Amino acid sequence: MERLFDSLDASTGDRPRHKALGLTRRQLGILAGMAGAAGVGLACTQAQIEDLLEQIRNRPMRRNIATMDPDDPVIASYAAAVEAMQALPNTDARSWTRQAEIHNDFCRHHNWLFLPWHRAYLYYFEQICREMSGDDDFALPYWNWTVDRQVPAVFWDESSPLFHDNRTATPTSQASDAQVGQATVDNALATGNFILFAGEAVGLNHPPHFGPGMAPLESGPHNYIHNFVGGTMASFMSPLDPVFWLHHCRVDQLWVQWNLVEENPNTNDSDWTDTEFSEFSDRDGDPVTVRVAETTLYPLLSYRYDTQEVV
Ligand SMILES: [Cu+2]
Repeated sequence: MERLFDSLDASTGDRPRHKALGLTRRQLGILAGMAGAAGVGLACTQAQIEDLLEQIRNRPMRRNIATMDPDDPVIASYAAAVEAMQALPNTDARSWTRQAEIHNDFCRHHNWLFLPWHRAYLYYFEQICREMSGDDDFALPYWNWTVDRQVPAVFWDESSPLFHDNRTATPTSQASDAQVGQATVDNALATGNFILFAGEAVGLNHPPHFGPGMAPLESGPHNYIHNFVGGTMASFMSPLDPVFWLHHCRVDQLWVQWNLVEENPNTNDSDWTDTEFSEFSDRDGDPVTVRVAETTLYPLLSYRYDTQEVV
């Protein structure tokens, strides 16, 4: 805490202070109040601590899309955000095309950065969706293809921004049980070894694209669903299909399951924890730098899944 309050007073150049600290404006306001008028660390009221904890406790929930009606507010907010992002000029880092280009140019696959890179990608995309939809409680839904084997129905409505016109799957195509079923998923999660679960090790700040080897979660259900949906989803520009984000949310949810429900630890190798990504933009379209270690906190501070126990 002391270090955090010291940095409140540090010069941050042109960057808004809350961004320099990786906080929302509101969280910074609460923390500044906690620092107290005298600038003494931990000079905070019980009410201010309660307020911050309340925000974390009430963080938005990423829900299974199969539990939603077509008129669920989450689907309306998502459609509104996609439409607004598609309307932005390509000079704006939040535009639909620019967001997909982040994947094309910088994605990490076939190594242990696969999970944290895609988690950070979803996290900032979700923040942008909150900004573009005006729904500050928005959380991405996920598509649980283990149980629901068809591309969710709302993605087939041709009048919706969620439709994408070149999928090879049809509304009735069924994903294969052998590829995405419970036994396959259980098998991918069965190991307690981070490398076997997440992918082969690479050095600090390993460059974009590929590495020495995939774990079963990536090579199995993850790759299969990209090809099952097909068309754009089978390419490096796959995030142009709005269903991409729900597919990767399911992958992220399985990482949360492995960590927080089954209590397996991530590696603490500094080549992993200290790797940084600088290709993402925040909800204002400003560039951010993310350290892999930070991504492990997102499901505890910024969102949770409806499969996580509420503590
Ligand atoms: Cu993918």
